[in-house]
Amino acid sequence: MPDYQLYCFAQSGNAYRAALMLNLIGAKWKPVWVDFFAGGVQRTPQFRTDINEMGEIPVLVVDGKKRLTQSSVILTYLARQSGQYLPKGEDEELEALRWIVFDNQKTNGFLGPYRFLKNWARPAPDQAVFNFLKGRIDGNLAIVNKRLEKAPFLIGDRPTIADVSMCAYLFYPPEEYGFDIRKDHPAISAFLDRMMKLPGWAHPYDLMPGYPFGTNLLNGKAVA
Ligand SMILES: N[C@@H](CCC(=O)N[C@@H](CS)C(=O)NCC(=O)O)C(=O)O
Repeated sequence: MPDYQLYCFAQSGNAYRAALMLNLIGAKWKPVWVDFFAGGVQRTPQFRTDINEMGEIPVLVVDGKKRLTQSSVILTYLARQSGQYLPKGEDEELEALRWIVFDNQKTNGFLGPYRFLKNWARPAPDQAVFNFLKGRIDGNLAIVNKRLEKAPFLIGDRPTIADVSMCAYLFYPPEEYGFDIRKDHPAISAFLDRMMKLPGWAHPYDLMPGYPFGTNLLNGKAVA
């Protein structure tokens, strides 16, 4: 397997998708810490020229050469490379893609900004913004919950990249949201327990540098 570097930071559920996948497939990888909050590194012209023109994390570097961005693309690439968590055949591929798009836009696509606004945006936004996002979050998590009442994983009996993608923001602590995803959505909670049993699973704060907040630490050690 090639050597992988992942540009990431601990608070990013978008990056967690890629970090989790790398761990689940047993890849050799190193995190590169992005100073997202204080430094705003992802918004600098240099980052956009040299690392990712879209100004986003995660970025996966393969063997120091190939660069991939968008967690959905990274997951697809790693599944194809490793043969693991790979949807098989056209029907499964399309079904996985359907859930990944729904997740990116509607599930974690709302959870990520909600958590960012609640914990780090200053000045804090108007309550109406939270009300709007929370309404969307509740409705969309209910759709995922209903799906997971029918099967252990999103597209059936075995985990695929659709499930890895869905984990993005779901393991962060309830205090960071002010609501408890697991309590409100029992089938999602059971799904998260199943994901935690997969060999290589780890919590975002144990996998990516930047926790505690304001540091570049990973499990107590500084990461450049
Ligand atoms: N759809 C993208 C989303 C990536 C994304 O939004 N990443 C955030 C960090 S969690 C980011 O880099 N935002 C840029 C910014 O806020 O300047 C993916 O799944 O990779």
